[in-house]
Amino acid sequence: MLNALIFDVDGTLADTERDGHRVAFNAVFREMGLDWDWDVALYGKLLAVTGGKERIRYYVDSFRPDFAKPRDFDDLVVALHKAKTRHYVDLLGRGGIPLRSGVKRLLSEAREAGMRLAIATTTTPENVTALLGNTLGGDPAEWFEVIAAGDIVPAKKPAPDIYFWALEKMGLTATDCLALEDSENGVLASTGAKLKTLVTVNDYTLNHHFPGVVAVLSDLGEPGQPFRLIGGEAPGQECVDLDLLRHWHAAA
Ligand code: XBP
Ligand code: MG
Repeated sequence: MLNALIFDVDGTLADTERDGHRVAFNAVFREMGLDWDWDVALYGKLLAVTGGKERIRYYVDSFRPDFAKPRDFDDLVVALHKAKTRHYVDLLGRGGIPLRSGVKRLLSEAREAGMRLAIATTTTPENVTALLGNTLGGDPAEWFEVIAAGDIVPAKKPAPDIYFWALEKMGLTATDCLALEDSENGVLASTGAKLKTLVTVNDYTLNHHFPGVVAVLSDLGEPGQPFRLIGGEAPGQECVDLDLLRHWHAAA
């Protein structure tokens, strides 16, 4: 029985990476006088590592052997990331990033049907509150009973920890739920926690591989603006609704 939907955030609820997080990172690097510039292509490579602090460390270690790490490098990373989060929250506040096609429609249908809703994301909690506040309006807790985000777990995606944390908080087992994700790291995390998973891709994840998911779509679709089916099956449907999710959950 499908009792709950667990949503990833970045790339799934909204296309936040290229024009959101990436822009905020670059703004901070400029502010701090660093000659670091993450263009669209380089950022796509850096997305292999989840978590903004971890991504900064990965960039320095793998792409900037010339950068002489100061003794307090870890403090610098934390400071850079805090400042980046401020920039990102401001950017969201300016209405920068809308929800993806079909997201608000599906969330509203699910909430009206009494389907339990949760978030499982690598991003910082303030980012989730800002995105949801600026798109759905009101308090995110009116929509999601659990928001599992960022550093609350020791290991970020692709580790399954964030999904286990959300399941535990909701008192649910994986078989009660279906996860919605956008990336290889996200699918490794959700399927690692034994959750059936639906994927909606974006420009950064179009060529990722998604073993073991129920279907891969271009997006959740809207009436008259059908999704494109990339993998799996979707009997004669043009947009993802609760019936289709229940069909996939039962069939998988
Ligand atoms: C995506 C991530 C995050 C964001 C940046 O998370 O990996 O790190 O890229 O946000 P998900 P922070 O797809 O799980 O939502 O800088 O706050 O980490
Ligand atoms: Mg994601």
